[in-house]
Amino acid sequence: MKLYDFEMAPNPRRVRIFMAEKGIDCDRVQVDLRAREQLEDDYLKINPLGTVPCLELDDGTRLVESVAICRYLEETHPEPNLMGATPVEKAEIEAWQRHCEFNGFAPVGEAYRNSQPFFDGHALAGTFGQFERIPELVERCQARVAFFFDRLDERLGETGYVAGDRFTIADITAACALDFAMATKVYAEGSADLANLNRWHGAVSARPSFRANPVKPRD
Ligand SMILES: N[C@@H](CCC(=O)N[C@@H](CS)C(=O)NCC(=O)O)C(=O)O
Repeated sequence: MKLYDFEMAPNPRRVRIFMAEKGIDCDRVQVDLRAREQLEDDYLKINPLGTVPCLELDDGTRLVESVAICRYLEETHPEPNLMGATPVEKAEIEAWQRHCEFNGFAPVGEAYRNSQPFFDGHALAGTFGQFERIPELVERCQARVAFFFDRLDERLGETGYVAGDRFTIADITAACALDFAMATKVYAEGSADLANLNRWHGAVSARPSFRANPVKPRD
C-alpha cells in the first residue's frame, strides 16, 4: 500500500493517525500542496480530484476521501475498533464523525483558505477548487468554529470521548480540526476556558498515534 500524503495538510493527518492506531504502516509519497503538485498531470493521473489523501492498494486500486480510506482500513484491520462494533454504535459514531467534519473541520478549512492570498483563484481544494476567495466568509467561519468547540466542550462534560465512552474516528476528526484551527490561528483564542475540551484534547494528544503525527506549524 502507498499513501499519497502531505505532512502539513489536516486530511492526510487524520488518515495517518487512524493507521497508527491500528498499527498499519505503508509507503508514503509527499505531494507538495505549497507547490501545487496536486494539480500537475502526474498526480491527476493518480487522483483526478487533485486532493490528498489517496491510498493506493497493492492491486493498483486507488481510494480517495479520508473517511472512505478509514472505512477500508477498518474492514481490513478490524482491531482496535474505531468505527463501531454494533449496528447502533456504527451509526452513532458515523453521525458524530460527520458532525465534527461538517461543523468543525470544514469551517476551519474555509476560514483559513478564504483568508490567505495563497488561495486566490483556488479557494476550494483540488480540481473542483478554482473559485475566488470570499474574505467576508472568514468571520462567520471563525464564529462557527468557536460555536462548534463550545458545544463540543458541553458534550465532553457528559462523555469521555466525542462519540461516547471510548476513542473513535470522531475524536480523530475533532482533534485534527482543533489542532489545525490553532495552528492556522483560525481559533486564536484556543480552548483555554473550556475545561472539558482541554481535558479531552490533552488525553487524545498524548496518544502515541497523535505524538507520531504532530501538527506541522505554519510558516
Ligand atoms: N473530503 C476530502 C478532502 C480532501 C482535501 O481537501 N484535502 C486537501 C488537503 S487537507 C487537499 O488535497 N487540498 C488540495 C488543494 O488545496 O488543492 C477528504 O477528506 O479526503
